[in-house]
Amino acid sequence: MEAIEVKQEGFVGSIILDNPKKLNALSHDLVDGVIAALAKFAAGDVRAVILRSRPGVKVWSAGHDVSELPEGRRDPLGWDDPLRNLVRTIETHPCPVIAQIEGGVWGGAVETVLACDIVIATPESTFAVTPARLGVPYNVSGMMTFMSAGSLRLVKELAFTAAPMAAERAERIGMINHVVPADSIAGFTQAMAERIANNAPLSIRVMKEQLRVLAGAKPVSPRGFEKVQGLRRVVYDSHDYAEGIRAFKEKRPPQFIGK
Ligand code: LCV
Repeated sequence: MEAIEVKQEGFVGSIILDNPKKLNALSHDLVDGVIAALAKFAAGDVRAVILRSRPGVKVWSAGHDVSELPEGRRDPLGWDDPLRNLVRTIETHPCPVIAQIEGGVWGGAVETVLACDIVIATPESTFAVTPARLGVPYNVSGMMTFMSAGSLRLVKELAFTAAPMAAERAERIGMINHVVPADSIAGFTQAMAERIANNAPLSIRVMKEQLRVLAGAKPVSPRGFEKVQGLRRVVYDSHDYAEGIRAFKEKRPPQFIGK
């Protein structure tokens, strides 16, 4: 079951997240469906993609499917994790991907949205970066996705508080492109997608890849990378990581002890 709907109208493709039972959590199934849809669009003549939920949802996506996270002693966000594959697929997709947001965006879904090229959200939308809430050691390229969306101070506030940020503030600080009322967001997003699709696709494809390469060009020494990976291992081997996952599954507040 792929838990998505895929459509194409002219040169505009749409991927609609549709697993309300799990609040569009980024499960293997749902991510495989989105990646397959993007591959189909890339092989066809789609020149702009809209990634959205059903209209009127309270939760755009609840983020990584916590039931699919390891309970400890294994990197929860390794190279082949579905969320990592999804973010890389969006970033390297040959045409612009526009995120159309309604409702709450949580955890890895915030990174997924920020990996999109353009983000349009309703005023009621919120964005919550949640590793600290679960005790998860976020991964290096994921932190770079957040850093490319706002100032270091903003990323620290989002990451350390795990508090939802309102769309209006996210727009004001440049983290998202537009805030549009729920009753007109679909038309607004479709019009932008069509405007993009009427421009030169090869020129846009090159500019998207240039910006990805340039934005991702951060000097990280092998020693620096190894140090970060070592710190992350301490976290995913910790009591607090296992406690965060267990507490979520047992629907109780986590008792973090700092080790
Ligand atoms: C699996 C879920 C989820 C879910 N997975 O409805 O960024 S990192 O590092 O943290 C990364 C690892 C990551 O993305 O982790 C996940 C981060 N996501 C969150 O922290 C959001 C967790 N969800 C919530 O806080 C609430 O579900 C929200 C506020 C989104 C919605 O609350 P609401 O009261 O409307 P429920 O909490 O009752 O959830 C409905 C069902 O969806 C499941 C949840 O366990 C419940 O299942 P049952 O009906 O079986 O009880 N669910 C929600 N989120 N991420 N399953």
